[in-house]
Amino acid sequence: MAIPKEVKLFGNAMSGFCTLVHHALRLKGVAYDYVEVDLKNKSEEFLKLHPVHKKVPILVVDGKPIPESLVILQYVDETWKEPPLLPQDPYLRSKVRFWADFIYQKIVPVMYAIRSTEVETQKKAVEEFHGYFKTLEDGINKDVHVHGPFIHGEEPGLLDVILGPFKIGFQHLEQMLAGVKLLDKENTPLLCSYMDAYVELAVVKDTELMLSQYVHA
Ligand SMILES: N[C@@H](CCC(=O)N[C@@H](CS)C(=O)NCC(=O)O)C(=O)O
Repeated sequence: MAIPKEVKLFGNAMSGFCTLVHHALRLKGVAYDYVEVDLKNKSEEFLKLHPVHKKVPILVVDGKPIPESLVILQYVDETWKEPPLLPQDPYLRSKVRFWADFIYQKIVPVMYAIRSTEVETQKKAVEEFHGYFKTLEDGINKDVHVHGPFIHGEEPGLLDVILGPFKIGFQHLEQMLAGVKLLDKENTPLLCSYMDAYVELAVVKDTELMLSQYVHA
């Protein structure tokens, strides 16, 4: 397969789903152009790229659009092999994919529910979040973790890339919702320490700096 020549990311600076695509491309050393999409006023060019969900991120590779952040991450890993984000062993790959899916299916919806103005709905969502996060911690440590500062060991892998940007999202939510505590070192010490290591990476800081030009108070 020929290595793509032109890579363009359509995203939004406030979207964690887009942040993780920036990180994956940068970890792989892929040069790409970035297009900030105004989600309140989507351009014709953008709508043509993704007529099904009309959501960011979309990666456009030599003119061909790829939607959905998890699909994009796997495309990026298959196209630019080094450094790998998924383990080589098919069984281990299946485990990583299982937990990635768990984050998208269980944790993401609960994070939306936590923003509810209904006190009872929010309380229930915070409890569910802690339960799912504990399940994730135990599952990852049983199935995936190898020794190192990251979930995938010495180098960040797919689950690190997915969870890292969430830490920034969790912190924003905790600031917005006084009294709500999401990240709890006693409940999930290992996930907290993997995320702490991840946010120190240069790719994370460089992405934040690049995107800060699009964020207006
Ligand atoms: N499952 C999608 C979710 C993407 C998503 O929800 N994107 C939001 C921004 S965070 C969006 O584009 N919203 C615009 C809209 O719904 O009109 C993915 O993982 O890529």
